[in-house]
Amino acid sequence: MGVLNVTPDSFSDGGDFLDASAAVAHARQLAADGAAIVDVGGESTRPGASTVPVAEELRRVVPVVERIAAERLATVSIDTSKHEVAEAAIQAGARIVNDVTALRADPEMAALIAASGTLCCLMHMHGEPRTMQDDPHYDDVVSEVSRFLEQRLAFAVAEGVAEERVWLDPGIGFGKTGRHNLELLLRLDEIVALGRPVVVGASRKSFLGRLTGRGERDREAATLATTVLACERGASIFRVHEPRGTRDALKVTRAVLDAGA
Ligand code: HH2
Repeated sequence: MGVLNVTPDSFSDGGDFLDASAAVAHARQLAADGAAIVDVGGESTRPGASTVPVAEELRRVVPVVERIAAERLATVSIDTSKHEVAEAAIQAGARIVNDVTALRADPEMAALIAASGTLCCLMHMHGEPRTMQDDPHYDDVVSEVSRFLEQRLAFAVAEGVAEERVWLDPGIGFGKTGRHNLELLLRLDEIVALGRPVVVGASRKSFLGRLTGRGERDREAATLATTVLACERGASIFRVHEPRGTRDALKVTRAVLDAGA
């Protein structure tokens, strides 16, 4: 899953793809580099980010989704927590709704996903983007994230979403310290054991910068380390800014794992 942020303020690529033509050109590159999915987002969720009005988010993402879908570059995922944006994106050709609030922010989101039959990704977040990094605390981060995802999956199913259309994501960096992120990666098999495909989005995140001393655009190798480990522990979708190296690393990781099968 390649990241396409149509925003002025995303933490690592803010402003690069705000223009629709630049965004579509980047989607072409992501697809050529091996992304099967392009995740289009019009609102940054970085720590401290403020919310974007619906009309502005629609203006940013809909033309981009339309063009990626029309060119059949990749399956389009819409990264939003607003049902109006998800609905317009689905009409424009999106087939996955990536909701970082796991259907908690908008009471109409679950019904929309159920009625449209799209796939959805439910992610764990402690608090909300504005405040989530203010001293997050867990007794056991992995069991608390697992329990949360299990409950959100049950909620989605109760609202009419088919269970086999739900993906789960531990939300690396969303209300977690570096230590919490490392523990989630180490014990990812416990999230995989919930029985749904697991998405991991560690790409370029700040804990990798703290570990390596690298800037936001220089964390590809650090990201690849998380991808290989997460693949080995059973994750199946990797949300990354640089799919080219990811694809190669996954091919080799899978070949090694299959050699033991
Ligand atoms: N991370 C970000 C945004 N959306 N969705 C899922 N499912 N999982 C993630 O880990 C995830 C996500 C944050 O990264 P990015 O899009 O690069 O930055 P920003 O939120 O600043 O636009």
